[in-house]
Amino acid sequence: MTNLPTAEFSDTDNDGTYETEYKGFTKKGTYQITVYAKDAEDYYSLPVQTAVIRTEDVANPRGDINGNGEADLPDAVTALQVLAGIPGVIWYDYASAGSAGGSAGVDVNGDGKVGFEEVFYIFDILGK
Ligand SMILES: [Ca+2]
Ligand SMILES: [Ca+2]
Ligand SMILES: [Ca+2]
Repeated sequence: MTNLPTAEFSDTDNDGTYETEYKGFTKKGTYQITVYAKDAEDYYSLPVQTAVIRTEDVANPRGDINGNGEADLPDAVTALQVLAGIPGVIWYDYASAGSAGGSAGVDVNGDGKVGFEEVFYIFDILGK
């Protein structure tokens, strides 16, 4: 199970509470989460299990190429990789999913592919 999404916890404000943010829980269903700690010598703690339950689908924003719930720089990087012929991870629903708050799909120009349109679109929203 090495291809599961992961999120690193960090304590940026040094108050002893480690936090993370993960926006990939977009589909209706139950997400099993395993949390564990690793120390500086690579020793792992016993895992703690928890779950997030989504009762409704959440629409992904336009341009969310990797399907993590946000359209941002990693999506542009994926688009550039694809254009350069480097394998990039494209969300399996990218070409067909409808986007948040609109009749248009997540696919920026509706051609079912990742191309320059998505790169320009993402850089455009990142610049705002
Ligand atoms: Ca903290
Ligand atoms: Ca994304
Ligand atoms: Ca497209």
